[in-house]
Amino acid sequence: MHGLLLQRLLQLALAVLIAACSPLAALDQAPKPPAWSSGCGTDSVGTWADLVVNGSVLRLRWIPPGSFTMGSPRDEADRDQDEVQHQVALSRGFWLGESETTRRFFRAVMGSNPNGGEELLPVAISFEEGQQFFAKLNDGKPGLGADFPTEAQWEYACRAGTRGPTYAPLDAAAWYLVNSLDAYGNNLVHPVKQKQANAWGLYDMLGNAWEMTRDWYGDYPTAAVKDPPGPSSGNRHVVRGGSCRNAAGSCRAAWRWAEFPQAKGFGIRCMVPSLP
Ligand SMILES: [Ca+2]
Repeated sequence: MHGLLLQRLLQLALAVLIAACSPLAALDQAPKPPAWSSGCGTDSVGTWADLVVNGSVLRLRWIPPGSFTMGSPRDEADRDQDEVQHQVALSRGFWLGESETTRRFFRAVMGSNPNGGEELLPVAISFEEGQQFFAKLNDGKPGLGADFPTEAQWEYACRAGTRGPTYAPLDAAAWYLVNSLDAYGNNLVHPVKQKQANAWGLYDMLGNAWEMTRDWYGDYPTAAVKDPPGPSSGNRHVVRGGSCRNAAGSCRAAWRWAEFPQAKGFGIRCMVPSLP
């Protein structure tokens, strides 16, 4: 009897060992330093990797694969009808800028600061200009594959495991309508990383600069989906997180907006996919 139990335990231990060594399980673990990084490490909130271009550093955070409920519950304050809740699985981890892309990093890639002013402010550009930025960034780093996050990647990363409207009390987490005013009553964008980060080390996901996503805007699926790419076509791209000029109702993890590709004034959050 004891022999049979021991045999079962050994079989179980072997199964666990095989699962732990499988490629799928490996994705759940902290990844190896990517080839594009100049430095990689782990701290209290997870694994980071630095992308350096012409001496300017963008730190990215490893976002592990996982599942979450996208959208908001019907009783969430300020909810819009396009936030229909559905289950989303993201099968691959990815890297995401811990901050909005700064004017300094943008200049390092493109050669000029499109907005002028303080270089630790986030860039304010159009989707088309963002595409040009990613094209040049990727030209200089073969194999990088940087892009806008998908809408699902953005909300998954913003929530960092939370289910409420915001990942922290909004005043602590975000520059938004009521706390971004200057002495003359103008709502101003602020240098990145001054507010509280979320549990995965990401700053300013809510408020400060709006953040463009890769997806065309459209209705959500109602059934569970895996790695959703968004609608196959459209005329406006999804913008997320609200900004320093938006009220609290728009600075929610589930809130959706959309803008034409030529519309200027939006921020970028760099996403770098993990290698297959
Ligand atoms: Ca933001």
